[in-house]
Amino acid sequence: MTSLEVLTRQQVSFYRGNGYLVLENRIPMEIIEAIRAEITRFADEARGMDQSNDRIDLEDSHTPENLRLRRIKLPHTTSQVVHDLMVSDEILAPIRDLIGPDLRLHTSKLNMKSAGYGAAIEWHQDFAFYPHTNDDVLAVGVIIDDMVSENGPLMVFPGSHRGPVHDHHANGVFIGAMGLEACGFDIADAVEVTGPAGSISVHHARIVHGSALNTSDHDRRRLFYEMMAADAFPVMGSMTTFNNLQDYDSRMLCGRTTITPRLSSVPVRIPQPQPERNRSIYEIQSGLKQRSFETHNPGNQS
Ligand SMILES: O=C(O)CCC(=O)C(=O)O
Repeated sequence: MTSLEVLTRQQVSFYRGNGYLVLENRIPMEIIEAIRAEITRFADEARGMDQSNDRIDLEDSHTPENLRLRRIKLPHTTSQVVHDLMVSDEILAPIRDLIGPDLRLHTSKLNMKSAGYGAAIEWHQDFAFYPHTNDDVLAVGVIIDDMVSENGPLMVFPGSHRGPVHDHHANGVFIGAMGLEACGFDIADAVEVTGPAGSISVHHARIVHGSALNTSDHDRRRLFYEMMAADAFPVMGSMTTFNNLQDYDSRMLCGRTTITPRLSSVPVRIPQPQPERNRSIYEIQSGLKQRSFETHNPGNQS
């Protein structure tokens, strides 16, 4: 039996059975404070912007006078503290315990979900966006603000990572969201993934998950590092983007790369054709006709 760096056997087995895990108070608060300061810096950059760009995604209700940040894209490329945390043992040690020593980054993002209006994310599976040759693929979420029932926490269907990859298409186009009832789920079975600031969550790329609008008066910011075993290679049509093998290998987080993908018997659907507007999950999911979550806070007139 291989030895574990930080997780207990129970935690590994919980993740395998349920498809998610929470590690409370894993990140020192001074790092969380430093990330909060970086968010203020990004917000300053967004002031005066009238549309989203490659680094900053704005809420639909944003105006240059009324700053509304929805997501900071690829923050590990523009923030040293976000980069340093990504390659630290705080993040990587538990993931090595779950999917092995060789890890590659897929992407990073900071979802803002601000108090009063932070956008919902409809039910989906990450694997529907980026199918790979095996499913040792997951997302680590760093909780920047206490995540509670009231501020739109991540919700998951435990065990759904062992089921099919569901239909995320409408009218023949990929829309990055699934009809919950049509796929046989009852929202009453969803579990909220909550925890104090400084905790991390891990969710499997095949788990069905989503999160509601934040109608509370508390921000719910969360940094995601999405990563995979280095021998999981994207299947043709995956939304994973890279220029060549050198570029792909530059995303190694630890361990060794390979040119021998591991092929597992995993369900796969190709996220093609893509919708015209596909710069973020929010744009892609706008093709969903019947939403599970409110898109605006009825109590918020602005
Ligand atoms: O921020 C969340 O609660 C969900 C994030 C998510 O599923 C995504 O960004 O793909």
